[in-house]
Amino acid sequence: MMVMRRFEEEAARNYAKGKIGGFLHLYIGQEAIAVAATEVLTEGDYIFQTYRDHGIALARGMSAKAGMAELFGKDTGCSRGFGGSMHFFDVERGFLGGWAIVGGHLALAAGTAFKSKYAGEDSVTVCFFGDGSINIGGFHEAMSLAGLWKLPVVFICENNQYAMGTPLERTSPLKDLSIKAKGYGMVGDRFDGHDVEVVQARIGEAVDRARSGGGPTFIEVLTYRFRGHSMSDPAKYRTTTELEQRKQQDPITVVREKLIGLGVQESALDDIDLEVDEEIDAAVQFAEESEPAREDLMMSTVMAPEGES
Ligand SMILES: Cc1ncc(C[n+]2csc(CCOP(=O)(O)OP(=O)(O)O)c2C)c(N)n1
Ligand SMILES: [Mg+2]
Repeated sequence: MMVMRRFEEEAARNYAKGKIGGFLHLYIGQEAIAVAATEVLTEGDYIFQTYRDHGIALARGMSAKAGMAELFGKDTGCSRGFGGSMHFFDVERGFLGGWAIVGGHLALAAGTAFKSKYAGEDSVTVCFFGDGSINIGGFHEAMSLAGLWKLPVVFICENNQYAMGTPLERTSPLKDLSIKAKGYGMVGDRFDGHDVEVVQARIGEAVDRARSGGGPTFIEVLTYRFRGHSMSDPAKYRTTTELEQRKQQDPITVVREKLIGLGVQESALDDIDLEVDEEIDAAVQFAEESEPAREDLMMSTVMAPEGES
């Protein structure tokens, strides 16, 4: 969680300096979910995420260097500098993006889950998306198919209460989104996302169910983003009191206090912080010094060659 937090704080700083272009959506406040989910996944599993994708990529094992270089638009980045913040990708680790079209990637996740089942493999797909996805057509299509064919997929809605500046109560007639699971013939679950142990146990149940042939699960995790929707959002639609209240449940503070309560020395945790600082400083330096994305590769990697589709 500390790697994600420091990575994104440094990303924000470099965005302000003009070193990073395009959009930048930070995951700060939601880190426990990515850590918990990757703890219960194994090699060969697939992961999909929205444009708020740095955290899960790092949790899955992508190096901070490859991530930071991608943000800087460098050839050494995880998508060779062509994807930027919203399109991290790491095929080797089964991290299949980083998607910018709200709700669109749920269908892709149903696709990899179908492939696993069809080929008799025991891999599981985990698909993250925001509360803003739940009334999009792609959500309905993917959930229907997954429920019908009992696909090995876990849909995780990270309900951070807002879709850009719109609070959920203005777009959803339901408060408890997890009851939607029933309509798609799958198990539903709903819990708070600030305690990494709780999140790990609950996502773990859903992943085990999917892997053992028990079908898909729809999970709603209640969480909160501490920064604006993206770097250009001053977040005027919420009060400072609300934000400060939510910060009381910062997943990093929660786990720190828990560990200290269990007898872990504060100095040991401070050492981890220092190690992380060094890792992130090295990542920024690496990104700065790397060569920019190669124009000559643009047509062959981003665009399909003429005549092919
Ligand atoms: C189909 C589609 N419509 C609109 C947008 C513009 N848009 C980008 S992010 C966003 C809000 C999504 O909010 P949510 O799903 O709650 O995710 P969060 O940003 O909170 O993680 C919108 C409407 C988009 N990218 N795709
Ligand atoms: Mg949201």
